[in-house]
Amino acid sequence: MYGRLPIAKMLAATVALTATISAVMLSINWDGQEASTAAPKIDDLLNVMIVLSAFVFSLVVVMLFYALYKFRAKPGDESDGEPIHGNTRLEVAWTLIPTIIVLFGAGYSWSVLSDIEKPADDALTVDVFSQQFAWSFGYPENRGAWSQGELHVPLDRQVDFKMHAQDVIHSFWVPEWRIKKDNVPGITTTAIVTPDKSGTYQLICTELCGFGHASMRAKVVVETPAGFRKWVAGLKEKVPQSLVESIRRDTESNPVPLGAGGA
Ligand SMILES: [Cu+2]
Repeated sequence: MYGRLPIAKMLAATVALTATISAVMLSINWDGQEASTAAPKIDDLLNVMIVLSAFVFSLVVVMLFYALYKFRAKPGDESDGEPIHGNTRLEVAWTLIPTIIVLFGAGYSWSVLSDIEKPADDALTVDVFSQQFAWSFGYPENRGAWSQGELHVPLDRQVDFKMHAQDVIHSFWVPEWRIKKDNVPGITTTAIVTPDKSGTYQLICTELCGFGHASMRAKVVVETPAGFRKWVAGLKEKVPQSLVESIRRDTESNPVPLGAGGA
């Protein structure tokens, strides 16, 4: 036997390393300012996950370095290692602890997701059309008006973005909103956002979609409801027929609204 493990010391080292890593990681402002009602909730979730990940990483690193140091071969020692066959207590611990952490993460994420995707009665629907390498936007509640390369939405109102990819998979991401959603050819995907800070942001494609991917961006303007109405009323073009048809061709809507009986 190698004697008892210095559990208290290893735990102290794990806690110290977890605290150090967490302090560095949590001091970084990963996605800029928070500009939607979902943003603070997603940031809290991310921070909790960072601390939990730092804990798991620290635990593994501390045990690894302890084992490397304590059980290293002494100079001249050519003998085989001890034939060890498992350790029930250790195996129960390393199964139980990760299971608890993963279940907690799943439950917490589930509750945040159902909270930020709660449908509002006065939600505005905006169609998002993505193609190599440009974004355009349709406003079905406003005469089917069409805007290329520039998205405007009103402040403090839920927006249901319906995504329609025209060629390959693209991904809709406005960092300040914290929401990211894939646009998948053949199906309609939905992103629900309530912007709560007016300003100008950038919509970024985050799915490698070809040579022009890095430049596939659009301007996002969050403005007062009156400003939005004025802007959308001034749009001259209507959504082209080919794009309207692409919506009809989508075979599936994802996610299916709760209660709609979809599978
Ligand atoms: Cu892309």
